[in-house]
Amino acid sequence: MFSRRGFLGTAALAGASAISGRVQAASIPEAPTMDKVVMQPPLHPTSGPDYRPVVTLNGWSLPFRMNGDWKEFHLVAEPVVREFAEGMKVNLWGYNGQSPGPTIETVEGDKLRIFVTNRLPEYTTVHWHGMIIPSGMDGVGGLTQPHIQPGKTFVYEFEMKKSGTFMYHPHSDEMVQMAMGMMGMVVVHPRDQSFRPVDRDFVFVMSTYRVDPGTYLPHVNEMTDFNMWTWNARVFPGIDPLPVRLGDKVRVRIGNLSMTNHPIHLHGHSFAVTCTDGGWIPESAQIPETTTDVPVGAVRVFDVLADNPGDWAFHCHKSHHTMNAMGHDVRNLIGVSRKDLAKAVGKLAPDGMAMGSTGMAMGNMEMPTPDNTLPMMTGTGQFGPIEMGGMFTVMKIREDLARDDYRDPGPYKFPQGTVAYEVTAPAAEPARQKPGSPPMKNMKM
Ligand SMILES: [Cu+2]
Repeated sequence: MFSRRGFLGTAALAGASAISGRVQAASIPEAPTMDKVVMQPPLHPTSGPDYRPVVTLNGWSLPFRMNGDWKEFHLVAEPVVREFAEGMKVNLWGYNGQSPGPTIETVEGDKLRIFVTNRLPEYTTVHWHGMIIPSGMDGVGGLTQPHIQPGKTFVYEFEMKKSGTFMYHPHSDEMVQMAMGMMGMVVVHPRDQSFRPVDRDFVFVMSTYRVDPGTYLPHVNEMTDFNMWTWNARVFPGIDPLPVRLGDKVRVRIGNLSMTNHPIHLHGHSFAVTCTDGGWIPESAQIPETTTDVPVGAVRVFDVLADNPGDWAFHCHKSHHTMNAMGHDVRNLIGVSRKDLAKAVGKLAPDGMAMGSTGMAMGNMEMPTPDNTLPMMTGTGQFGPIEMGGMFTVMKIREDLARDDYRDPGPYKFPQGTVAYEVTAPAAEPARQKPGSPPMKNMKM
């Protein structure tokens, strides 16, 4: 999983010692890097205060080392290749081998020292979104610090004043760098382990890209017309499922660094939003929800009791956000006679294909796509095509999962007689009121 690279080259050392007199050059920690795009097992702390670690969908937590009473991390900003799902790879910028960067996990009251080495072709900074830290550590290039030039290493030092869920991203050529995927999550565990504990704790950040079919690079100037709607830079069916043991208390932490809001919906349960990037919500102020809107530049965390076994869809409720690229310009042909349409299209384009006169269900249709392009609607379940893409995955609630087992348990084995089924008996004529007839019995008018 982790591999280690020699980032301790003379250039990086000189950069660090030039910037912070408080840190000796020789003390820069190694920078672990990740070559996998699937969820890594929770990283239990081996030093410092204890906590129950999170797992990052299609991601990982950054290992740290203790140096006296400082917890030290090393982020490396660099170009990466990220697979959105099998069949599509995109050239992005990220941290330590992947985009988004690794999750930084720490504990309330910890003293953090985060080294940031810039391997990008332009300068950068890291802003710590939502954290209460000294102004000079806030990472706004030009305003609170000089930009970190390519090849240089800067150090951020602050104390984690409060627990919660936060984000990190550049505040330096921000539009380009965020459109290229530079972001990550920060989880600060409460020092008091009895404060709202959960059995499973998931985290991911939402980002969007416009990658034209057949290409490999996002349009960084795009404002509104995105076509790849991602959770941790993955789209369905590439997003990890959320395996959960029946009866587990589950926490899901969601950051949004895209350009629009995402109403996130979980089937089969009601949950409560318990935390934002501003802090914990008192129990008396929590309301039951099945969908929660995650605004731009915000974090929403919900807790849910997984008391309903099954395969539960978990997705953004904007239907275009559960689709992959292509197809948004297709005309609505519902109700159009397929025969007449085929004739008309045939005259204009002999190889043309008339499609979708009864809807756009594509389960039985194979369409050729350009290289490096995913189908618009895809995925197959045990009963047939799922026809989703983008921000969609499944919470899989099972009786027989072990603690800390986050492997995909496969499709749900539905107990006999619990699945919606076809009836073949003729439907009885329902009683309907005909226009002009006297009111039916029992009907108040
Ligand atoms: Cu959405």
